[in-house]
Amino acid sequence: SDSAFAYVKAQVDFGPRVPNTDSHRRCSAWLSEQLKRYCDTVIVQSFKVRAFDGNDLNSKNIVGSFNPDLGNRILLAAHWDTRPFADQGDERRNEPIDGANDGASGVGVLLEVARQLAEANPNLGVDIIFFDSEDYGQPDDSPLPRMEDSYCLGPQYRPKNPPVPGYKARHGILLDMVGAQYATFTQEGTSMQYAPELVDQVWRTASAAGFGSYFLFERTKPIIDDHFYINRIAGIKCIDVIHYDFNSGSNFWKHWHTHDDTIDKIDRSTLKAVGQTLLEVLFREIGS
Ligand code: AHN
Ligand code: ZN
Repeated sequence: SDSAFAYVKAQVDFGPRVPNTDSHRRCSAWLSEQLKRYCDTVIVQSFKVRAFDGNDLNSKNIVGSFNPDLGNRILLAAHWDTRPFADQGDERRNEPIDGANDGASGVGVLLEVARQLAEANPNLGVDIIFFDSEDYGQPDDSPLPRMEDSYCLGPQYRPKNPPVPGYKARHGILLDMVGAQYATFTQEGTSMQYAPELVDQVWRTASAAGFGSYFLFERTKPIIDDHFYINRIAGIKCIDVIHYDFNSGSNFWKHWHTHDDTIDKIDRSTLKAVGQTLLEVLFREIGS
């Protein structure tokens, strides 16, 4: 948990990781460097995507792979960019956010998973994808013409432009906002539509490991997140572990897309619950 936390903090310390900024460029180099310490291969997919406001975002999907020659593969994903606005907050709405939870937390957990996999070296194919330009979606109050699918631009780009044609994985797990204290992860509708068995497997593994207070056996409404496009475009069964809040207006984590998404909200115990659950799921995949 300390190591995962350090990976989260290191990202936040770069400043907001908004595409076309220096913090974003410097953090991308750091992420590749970290993955290279642990993975067998690291491949960076650089691309440009047009955002809802007409900006061309210089983007990088960063992929670290273990045992790239094995056919039996699991995909793990999180987005590493951060939102350029705080449109869900009351102040400084046009300034970029730290994205300690929305962005850095999922990547931090996956870097720690990579570190653990490098030590254990299991006979399993694992691809860790850090998606870019996920969080540049059009604000609800934007006066510009409505752009469809304005979020998740990196996750949409990749399966439409696969570096390895015909890439398949048995299934995928996406992490999104997995660092807040007392986080609750519900069985989200899109995940349940496409991959109910995997949801069940992950949630049962979490419960057995003592993390039942985080992983709730409660079904909630479908959301559009990176996993939606991985299911729809890539045809890979993928679930989302995402903080659902029964009491917030958005039903996302209460500080979602505000300037309160800062490092002090990150709790090591939550990072541990998610990381350890993932590792247990992965180790049970071996030979099955
Ligand atoms: C939408 O807001 C449409 N989807 C959530 C994707 C997201 C943004 N996850 C974190 N930030
Ligand atoms: Zn976001």
